[in-house]
Amino acid sequence: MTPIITAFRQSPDRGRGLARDMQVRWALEEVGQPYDVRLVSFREMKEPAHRALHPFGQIPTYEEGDLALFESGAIVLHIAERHGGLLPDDANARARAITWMFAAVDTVKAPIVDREAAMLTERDKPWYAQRLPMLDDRIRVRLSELSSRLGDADWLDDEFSVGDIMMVGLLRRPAISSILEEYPNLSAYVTRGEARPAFKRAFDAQLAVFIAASTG
Ligand SMILES: N[C@@H](CCC(=O)N[C@@H](CS)C(=O)NCC(=O)O)C(=O)O
Repeated sequence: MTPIITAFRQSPDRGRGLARDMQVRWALEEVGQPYDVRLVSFREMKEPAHRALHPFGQIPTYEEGDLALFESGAIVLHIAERHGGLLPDDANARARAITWMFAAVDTVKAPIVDREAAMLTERDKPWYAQRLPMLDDRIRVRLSELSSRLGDADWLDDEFSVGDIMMVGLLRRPAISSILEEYPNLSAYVTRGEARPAFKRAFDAQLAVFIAASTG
């Protein structure tokens, strides 16, 4: 059965692969699972039919027969559990890969989201200029810790896994692009992820949607 995912009909990131369907597409490409995409507008995302799939009215969602999922991390984990290649066979290594997924969507993401929120809602506030360096320093704490752990390894825990899909996806966010450059091994890690053929196929697929929407 071919799974169906949802993605933006017209992505605000202008095809840069920053929307969360990117991680889902990437996982599907890594395991060689074909998929269909249902494109939704911002209005459609908030309508009952979509909210039945996604309580928060967002993308991505994932449908496979009777199963409907939301949350990119949960979807990626489901794909990894259904197919080989994204989770190690060894039980302990598998648990560690899942741990890295949580690190990406929680511990490392939290200060990044704080900065993004400030950029979006506090730019005109008198405290913004003072607060921004503090938010950047909190990101630096996490990236520096992540950089120390990664060292000169290719991936977070030996083999490439779901943890790397979620972490590379997070580190690609524009809000941290200049801070990321301070950690050459993390920049190289992201580049390594983006160089994977499956990433490129996923990226091209979401870009094709944006180009079609812009020229159609
Ligand atoms: N934690 C969710 C976040 C989903 C999310 O933020 N989706 C964004 C696109 S990347 C969205 O649908 N934004 C539109 C909105 O919230 O109205 C996940 O990882 O799937």
